Amino acid sequence: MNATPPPRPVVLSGIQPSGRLTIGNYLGAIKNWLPLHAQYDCYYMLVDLHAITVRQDPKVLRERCYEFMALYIACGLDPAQNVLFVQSHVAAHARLSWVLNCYTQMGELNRMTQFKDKSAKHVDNINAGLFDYPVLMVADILLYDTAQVPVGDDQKQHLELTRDVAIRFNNIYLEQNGGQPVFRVPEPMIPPVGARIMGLQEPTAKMSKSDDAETNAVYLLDPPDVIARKIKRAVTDMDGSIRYAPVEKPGVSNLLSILSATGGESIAALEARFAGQGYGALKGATAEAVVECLKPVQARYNELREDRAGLQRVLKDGAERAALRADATLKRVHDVLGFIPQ
Ligand code: ATP
Ligand code: LTN
Repeated sequence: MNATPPPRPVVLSGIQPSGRLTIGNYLGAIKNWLPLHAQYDCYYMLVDLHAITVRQDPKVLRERCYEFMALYIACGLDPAQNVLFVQSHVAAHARLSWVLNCYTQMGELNRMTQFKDKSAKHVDNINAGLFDYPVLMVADILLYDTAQVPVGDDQKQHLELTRDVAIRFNNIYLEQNGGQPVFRVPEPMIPPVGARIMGLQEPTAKMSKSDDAETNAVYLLDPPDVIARKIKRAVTDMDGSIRYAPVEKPGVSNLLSILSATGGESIAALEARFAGQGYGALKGATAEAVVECLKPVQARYNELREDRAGLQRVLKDGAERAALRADATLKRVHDVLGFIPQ
């Protein structure tokens, strides 16, 4: 007789369909998602509800969602082994988010650095959704009983909030839920290298996909000559030595991080390999490693992007599989709150 295997822990993550995907998104997030399906049930989404916290052109948003989904798959996320979906297709996200608004304090949201950064950037549209953004993310994570959330360094604060809200809710409703916690309390999973890729022109701030400065980021769909040009023009310093020292030498350290994350050699090994050489050598090697790393992704993308019906099938299937788990959690929450069952 075959025993049913124990349920596997869940991994969940998401990216906003805004701007264009950069090597920061790839090295800090997507690349680290690829091997996880061997050990976890993996859910990866496009967070379109989050994206509308800043104004989006509807036509561009729709095309971008197809583009990003094709890029997820082109980067190596196989829809047969990972649940790939769009956040707005699973109604439970917005529904749990409302509930959790009532368990999150204004003071907690006021401390969020992403809100401070984004509201400074969009002074003409500081809407309630931008302020409330982290609560929707809390709902995204808690709906799937998520164990691990693989994200870049910038999302750590949102993960801490998720844990605080989950623990608070669990304490309030422990008895109501028969002594069992309602939510699983998740852990962040932050990669050792690549967690924070900095801008090429402004290496003291993270490379961002909605940046207006074209040359500050390498985009996943940049042609090889553009990638090489951007990296060769990256800001460095006058010191001349190739050492990893993020505060003192942010530009050179960033190139070392990019080369290490794309080429697979450790930073220490790279420092030894480039000892005594000039910045031109480091830039040349980094450009080559990035081009090689993106070549297969771009080739696969060009095939997938044409097949809109195929992408729609992936999204439909993904949303159905995601809703199965999310709806069960939402039901558990509604029950403990005292809502009348449907
Ligand atoms: P935007 O500039 O549009 O706000 P973003 O580039 O920060 O976007 P997000 O959608 O916020 O991208 O993030 C998607 C994922 O990519 C997150 O896990 C985030 O931590 C990671 N990420 C984003 N930028 C970087 C970066 N420069 N280095 C490492 N990881 C990053
Ligand atoms: N806030 C994240 C995107 C995001 C996310 C999530 C990441 C929304 N929901 C759930 C992990 C898990 C960002 O801005 N990068």
